[in-house]
Amino acid sequence: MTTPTDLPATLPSLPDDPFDAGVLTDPYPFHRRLRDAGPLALLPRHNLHAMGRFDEVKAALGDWATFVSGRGAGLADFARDKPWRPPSLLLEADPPAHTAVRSAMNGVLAPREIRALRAGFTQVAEEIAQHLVERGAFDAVRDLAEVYPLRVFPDAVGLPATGRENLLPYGSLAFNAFGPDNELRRAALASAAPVQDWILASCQRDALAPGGFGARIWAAADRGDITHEQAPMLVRSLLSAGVDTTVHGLANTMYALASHPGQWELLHEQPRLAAFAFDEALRWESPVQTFFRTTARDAPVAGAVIPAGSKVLLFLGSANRDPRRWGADADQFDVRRRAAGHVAFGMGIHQCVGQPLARLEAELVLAALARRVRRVELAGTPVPRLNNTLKGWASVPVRVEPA
Ligand code: 4IA
Repeated sequence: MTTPTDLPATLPSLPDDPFDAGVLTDPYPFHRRLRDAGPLALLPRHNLHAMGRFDEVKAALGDWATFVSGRGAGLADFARDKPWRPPSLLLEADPPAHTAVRSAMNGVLAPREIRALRAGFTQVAEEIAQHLVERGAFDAVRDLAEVYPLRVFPDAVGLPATGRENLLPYGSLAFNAFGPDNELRRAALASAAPVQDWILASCQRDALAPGGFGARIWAAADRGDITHEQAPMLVRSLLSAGVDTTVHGLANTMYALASHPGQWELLHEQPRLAAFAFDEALRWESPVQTFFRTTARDAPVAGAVIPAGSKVLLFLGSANRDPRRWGADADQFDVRRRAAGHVAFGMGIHQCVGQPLARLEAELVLAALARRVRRVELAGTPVPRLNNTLKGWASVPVRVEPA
């Protein structure tokens, strides 16, 4: 007879540290071993249960009552460990508290609000694309992925003009902080204080320009949809989740296209594929690679049971390359693939609330380039950027041939 407590010992166990530099640089061989080991595995290095297959990752993301977020979406268990900052009211919360907050944010970031930004965002995208094509060679990270979101997003939020250079370091900090107490996390936290001070100040009502997302969050508080204490925390969520993610998404898309010139040709012939190219790139090289949940009760998974109170690591980037879901060519980047349904934006009640904004930014800047550029190729060796959560690049040198 089997009792739940016998079961963990029967689970496959992998000695790897998914947060060591080797795995962060090239996670895919590890992902394959994790998926092939079984639907559920142990990672004793960090005392974790782990899932790398699409079906189980998606099911866990969908079951918010069992796989809770309120004990932290990183390795730290807020029931035991002190969070590095006051927990997010959105990401690190569960129903019922999460519900009103999320509903207010749905309103702030509603498709109608996003559509109003389209004309202004288009103008900036066209201007940047034109300038890059004239240069002929550029760095797709430093000159594009880090430039476009920072030209449009801070204004859309209504942030102060000075101090915006803190946004990328804050993202890097927040995403490293989800990981274990390793060198990346310690280094990020060591230089955090001035960055955090600017972020906190920028979330206050009087720092935010009228008409922006920030002001709309405060207006939701005036209406009583959320409290005035919650408002700055929700502005903080925008600043945590809204910059580095889109920068990495754009950088990864450009890397994917530059390393597959035939795929760029398809995009050039049909710039309306831009949205599909972005989705496929998010699937193929997911910016947010991993997320944690905590089991609120014993959780049956694939015939085993994860005991209550366990930290569970969900490998979004692995689920998005699972051949059981995507077919034998899951590792291939193909803009013609039906990539919708990937879990790069998460799934369920926590699925990315800023998704329409991220998609608008990506679609506009990619289409602006696709129309002007016949051919893209790598002009040097891309340099990975290591982060405990985000997969991306510090540098992707490219050369472009004008149409
Ligand atoms: C927040 C998952 C990631 C994109 C994310 C990070 C931070 C927050 C939300 C989402 O601070 O609310």
